[in-house]
Amino acid sequence: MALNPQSAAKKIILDCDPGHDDAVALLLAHGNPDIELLAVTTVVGNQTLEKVTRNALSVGTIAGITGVPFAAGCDRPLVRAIETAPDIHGESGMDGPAQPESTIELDPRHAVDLIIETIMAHEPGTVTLVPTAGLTNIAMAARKEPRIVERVKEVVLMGGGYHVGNWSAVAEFNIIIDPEAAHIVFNEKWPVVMVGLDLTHQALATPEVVEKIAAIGTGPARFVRELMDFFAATYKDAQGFDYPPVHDPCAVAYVIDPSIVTTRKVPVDIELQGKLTLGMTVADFRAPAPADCNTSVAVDLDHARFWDLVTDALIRIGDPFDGGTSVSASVSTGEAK
Ligand SMILES: [Ca+2]
Repeated sequence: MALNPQSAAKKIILDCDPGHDDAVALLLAHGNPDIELLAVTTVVGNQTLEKVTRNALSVGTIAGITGVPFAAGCDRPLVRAIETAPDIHGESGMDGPAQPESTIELDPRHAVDLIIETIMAHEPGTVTLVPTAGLTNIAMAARKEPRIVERVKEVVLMGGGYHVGNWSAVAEFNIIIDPEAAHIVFNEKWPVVMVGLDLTHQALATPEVVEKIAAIGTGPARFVRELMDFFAATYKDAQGFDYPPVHDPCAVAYVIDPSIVTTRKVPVDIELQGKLTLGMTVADFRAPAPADCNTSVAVDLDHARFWDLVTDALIRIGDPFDGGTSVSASVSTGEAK
């Protein structure tokens, strides 16, 4: 069973490529009472499909997730050659902490089919897609079953950036590794919220944040602390960050409480031709967004409330893997010490 199956919760499908920050996103989605996790799907990205799928199953095992299907999806981008990110995430895609043998069995369905079936099985307007990786699976799903586009509540994705890149001067990793897929997703008529680098570079795992997580003292909290230690080192070496930006849970946090992430409606399209700008998420701020604009971008993060959500989720998850029992849902963030 999911921790939080109540009907008022927001139903999401997490499409990910764990990935240190994907792991935190999955833990936040599982541990937060306002999210009902319908499915976890994986796609090539930070590492090969085989590696990121194994990592997703490990995180699910550590978190004690049961009754949620995990399925593997596309093992390469639509057009481009595979590009992974070992300098940020290591050779495993989630280097740092030891990973347990998974107790979760992979769903036999292809992720694209699981995404389609899950959306079509729920009432229109109730399922939010949360992609935190390249958009290959999501684009394939939209092409295979176009009816999902009007049934999805919204697509809240981590990727892109309207003023900044990280894999080139102007492009972000999740978009540049499969820009054709991103082009499909941004040009469909579903609402797209782009939680890009402008926002996620505010989600720094500062020493205070890491100490607070470590103080929880559970297996999942120790796991996150070790993830952050590795992530801090690679982000320092590769991109000169003092503290690592923990991108992916920002998209989940927006779904939980949009007041934590302010957004602005603006047309966004994906550059597919540029020699220097391939994969850029081109946002047009020249005029007020037209009435039919379906895209918005994340602007400002409430850093304290964001990390309180993550901490609270870890407290609620408790110590399932170590054989402990989950604490009751009445525990509040203030008791994290
Ligand atoms: Ca990711």
